[in-house]
Amino acid sequence: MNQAQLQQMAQVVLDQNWNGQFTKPAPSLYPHQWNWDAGFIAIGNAYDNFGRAMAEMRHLFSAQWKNGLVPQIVFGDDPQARYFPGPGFWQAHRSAQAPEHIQTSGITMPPVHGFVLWKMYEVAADKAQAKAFLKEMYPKVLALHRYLYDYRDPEEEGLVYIRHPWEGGTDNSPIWDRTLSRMQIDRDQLPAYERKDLQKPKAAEHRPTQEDYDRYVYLVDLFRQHDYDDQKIYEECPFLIQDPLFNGILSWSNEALIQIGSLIGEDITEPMQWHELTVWSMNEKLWDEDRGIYNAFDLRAGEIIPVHTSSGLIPLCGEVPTQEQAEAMLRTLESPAFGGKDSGILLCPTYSMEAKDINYKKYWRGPVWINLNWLLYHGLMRYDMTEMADRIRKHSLELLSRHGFYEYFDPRRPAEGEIGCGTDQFSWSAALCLDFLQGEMSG
Ligand code: 2M8
Repeated sequence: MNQAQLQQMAQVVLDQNWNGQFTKPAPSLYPHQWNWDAGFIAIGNAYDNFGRAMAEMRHLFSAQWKNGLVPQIVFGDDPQARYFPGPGFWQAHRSAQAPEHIQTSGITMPPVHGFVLWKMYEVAADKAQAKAFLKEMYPKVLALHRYLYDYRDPEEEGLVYIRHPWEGGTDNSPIWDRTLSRMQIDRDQLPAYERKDLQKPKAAEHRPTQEDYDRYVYLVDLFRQHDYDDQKIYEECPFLIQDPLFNGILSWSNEALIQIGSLIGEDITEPMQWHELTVWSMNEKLWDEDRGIYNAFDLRAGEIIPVHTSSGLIPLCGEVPTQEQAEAMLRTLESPAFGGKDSGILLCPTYSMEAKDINYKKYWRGPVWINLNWLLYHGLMRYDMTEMADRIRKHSLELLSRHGFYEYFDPRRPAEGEIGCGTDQFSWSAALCLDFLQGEMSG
């Protein structure tokens, strides 16, 4: 397939998943609007459909809570939508902070919005229109970051915690295993629930386990019992993790807020202070000198989580590491753990291939994800590591053009069995394909 055909097919996926108000991440598995998906999708649409990219972001932020939180899910009103947990389970209205006119979940997701807005501005054909859009959105993104620093950074370290695996975006990442395994769940005490994500063949094999879901549900139940009060949740939640992916993305978006604020003539003191502190603390607390990667930190247990996943490489995108640290990260990427050098593996597996429990088809425990590849690509480019960046872009485009716009991919190119896993017609795979193609066409 040539580039023009791939571009056209990606556009078709985005068009089909657009429902007039927002883009569904996938036609049936994910029938509502998801937070960081919306950001990646807006990047793809910014090239040829700037109006839709703006509408996507506006719809997401129309559901922003009064305290600044931007929810993980904004529920649409399609009566056919089958998704668990839906608005009736979340009961977000128990919080006085939740919006009244629209239904949402009660947690957030990686704060991609700052860099998404900046990227939209960079590619916009009509700069005046894009600048007016930045002016409109800047205070909203600022309010989100303020929420994160005010409510999710209790020690004022500049490191934000997540309180649910879904907030991290990497639902069943091995990073959370130990923390989740400490949670003793009594199934009889759990609210009754029915998963809707196991309809497709192989879904049980590829998606999170029942034990994972019990814990996800337990946490949501805890939050709603506390009416989504941040302080009470902080005191009681067994899952409080400072994740390098979340904080690396936050750094990139802080930086983008500084750029946007300067462009539109705002006082940028606050984002500058956030940025400096977050970068400093990530290097002080999360950097692992021996392994050339960033770790996560379990705030509840008070310990580092030394689990080798590609999340620890994402801080490259926020220019968190120094050049020297970034070179160590490149060596990590090239090592047998991530298969970066002539191993025949397609980049980038999400979990170390040296881990005994890597599973190349199981969601966030091994497969390649296009959004993480995209973040790594941009991170590597920031350090002029063009060879590795190009390899990641090429591998991403190879997967997409040969196998389709799947949710995640088996990096081993197995001769038998599927390479594309999860749902097909997955919106961010299509959207970021459009962005990768721009890089390809401009050389
Ligand atoms: C996946 O997560 C949702 C819960 O948020 C799910 O499994 O139902 C994750 O891959 C997440 O990162 C993504 O935003 C979402 C929608 O694509 O699906």
